[in-house]
Amino acid sequence: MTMYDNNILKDIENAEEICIAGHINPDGDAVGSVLALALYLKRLGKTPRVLLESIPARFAFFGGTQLWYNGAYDGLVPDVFFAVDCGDKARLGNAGEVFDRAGLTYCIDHHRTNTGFADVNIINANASSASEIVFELMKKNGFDPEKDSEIAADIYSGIVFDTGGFRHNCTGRRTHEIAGMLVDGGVDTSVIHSRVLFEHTYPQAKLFGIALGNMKHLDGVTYTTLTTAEIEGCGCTSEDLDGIVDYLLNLDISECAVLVTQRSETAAKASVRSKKIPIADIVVSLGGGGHALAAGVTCDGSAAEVAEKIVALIVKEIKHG
Ligand SMILES: [Mn+2]
Repeated sequence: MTMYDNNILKDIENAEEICIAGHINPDGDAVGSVLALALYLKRLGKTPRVLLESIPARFAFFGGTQLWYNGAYDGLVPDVFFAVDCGDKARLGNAGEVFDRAGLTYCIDHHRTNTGFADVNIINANASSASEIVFELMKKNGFDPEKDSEIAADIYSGIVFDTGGFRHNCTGRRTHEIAGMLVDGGVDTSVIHSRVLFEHTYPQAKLFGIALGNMKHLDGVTYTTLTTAEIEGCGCTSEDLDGIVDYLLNLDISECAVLVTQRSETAAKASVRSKKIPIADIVVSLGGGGHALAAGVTCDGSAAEVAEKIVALIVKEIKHG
C-alpha cells in the first residue's frame, strides 16, 4: 500500500491539538521521523506534542526535542494523531490510549508487516525508513525539507540509522536521491554518521564484550544472550544494545544473527537480523513484527529459552526453506 495522496494540510488546518508518536524504545528513525514531522507542523503554525518514550541521550542532538511532551497522557484528546514508524498499534505503548481518543488518525510507516491501523494509512514498505516517507510527504505538500537545516538533519539521521549508513537492502535509488538533496542543503554527513551509528559509551563497550563472550553459533545462526544482571552490571539499559546484533551478522559464518535480552522476570526480547533469508514470517508467527531482514519479538521465557526457540526455527528455515 503506497499512498502519498492525502489531505494532510486540510486535515490539520483546523486542528488545535495534534499529537505525534513513534514506537516504544524509539530508534534513530523513530526519533528522526517524528521530530521532523513535528518541526514541519510547527513551521505550518501548529504546536504539536511529541509523544515518545524517553529519547536515548545520544539522540539529544536531534532538532525539535523541545516539542517532546512529558506530561500525563490521560488529558490528551487530539484532533489529529500521527503514528510514525510504528508497525502496529501495540508498538505505540502508552500513546495508544491517546490514539484511541483522537478525532482523526494517521499512520506513516514502512514496516512490511503493517496492517494499516489508522484512518489514513501512508505506508510504503519499499521506503528505507519512515524518515524517507516523511520527506516525500513534505515535498508532496510543497515544502522543501532540504532548505530547513533542522528538519533536513533529522531526516538524514533517520535514513542513516535505518539503512545502517546506506548499506542495508532497504536502501534504494530514491534513498540516495533524497540524501543527495539533503547534502545539497548542507547537512553535516560525517557528524551524523558518527553520532547515529558509531558513537558508543564506555558502559556500552563493556556490555559488548559480555555479549561477545556469550556468543554461540549453530548452522549459520550466530546468537547471543544478555541477562538483566549483565546489562545492569555494566551500567546499561535496554537502550544501550545498538550494534551488537549487527556485529554478529557481519561475521563471515553468519546467515542470520539473533540477540536476546531479558526484559522482565518472565519475558525476553529477540532482535533478529538476516543477510538474505527472510525472517519476518518466523518473527510474526511468534507475535512480533518488522522487515524481511530485520525484525523483533518479545516472548515469554528466559533469554536462553527464547534464544533456543528462535534459533531452532531459523535453522529449520535455513535447512529446509
Ligand atoms: Mn524505521
